Amino acid sequence: MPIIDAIGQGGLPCLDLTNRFGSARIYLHGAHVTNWTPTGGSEMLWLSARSFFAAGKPIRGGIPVCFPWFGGHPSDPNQPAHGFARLRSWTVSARSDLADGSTKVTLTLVEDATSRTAWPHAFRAELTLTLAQTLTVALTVTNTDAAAFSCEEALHTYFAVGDIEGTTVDGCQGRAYVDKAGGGAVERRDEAEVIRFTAETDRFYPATPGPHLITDAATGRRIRVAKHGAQSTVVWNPWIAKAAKMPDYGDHEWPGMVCVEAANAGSDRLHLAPGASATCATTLEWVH
Ligand code: TA6
Repeated sequence: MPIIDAIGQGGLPCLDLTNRFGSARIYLHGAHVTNWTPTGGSEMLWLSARSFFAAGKPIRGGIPVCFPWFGGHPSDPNQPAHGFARLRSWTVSARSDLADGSTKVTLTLVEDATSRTAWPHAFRAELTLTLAQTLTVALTVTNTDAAAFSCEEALHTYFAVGDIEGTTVDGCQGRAYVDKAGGGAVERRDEAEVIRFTAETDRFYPATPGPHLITDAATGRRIRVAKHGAQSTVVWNPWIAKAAKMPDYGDHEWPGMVCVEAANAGSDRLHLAPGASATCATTLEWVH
């Protein structure tokens, strides 16, 4: 089935994948998956109506690729949040239709003089999207340098929900997390069976394997988020005040999304020897 080169929002090039399992769109800008609609279902990913689609700006929604750091730059406040990978144009390095009817594309990013100013290492990042009965997004990072390096990464998935106040996320019960809501960093332990949302929620769960089930009571929809090679889970909804502060996020959009992210950050950051690779993947399944 076709993989079509298209021109998306903001005139940015993208690939449109369509097969018997559904459809998906990935932009070369940031290797950013913005859409996934399984056959018989509706759009599963959230995208802000206010999102930028421009060089040097992150797309707000879909699956941002955060690399080589998560959150603020460790030492330079002038660097972009969540690394530079989502701001760069990636190269389409492979595309294939598989025998089972699924479709796979790979986009690649390697270091250059610009990336070295922010992060002085040689690397190859490969983002592979597989559209099958499930949607799998995998980020493989290879250390092509002569010295070891550490890095952070996240597949920062924004899911569409009917109403965040009726949405739950499971898979974190009993787990320690860092509560970052309100800009803090308070260590807590999640005793509840599921996460419920009643205010800004910004939780970093280290050493949490998942999977996680997102249950959206408003639509009756459930999405399972499985992780592979991703030790951390991040759960986020900005709620009212933080939504109002983001120019690329509509003031009234916060009830319609939740982030459940597959990551390796903080104490779970990667340490790669020269020539070593590691893959962080998230597999999304519409449970119906
Ligand atoms: O993943 C949660 C988080 O780190 C929040 O703290 C919030 O900053 C969110 O990411 C969005 O980050 P961004 O840089 O995309 O606005």
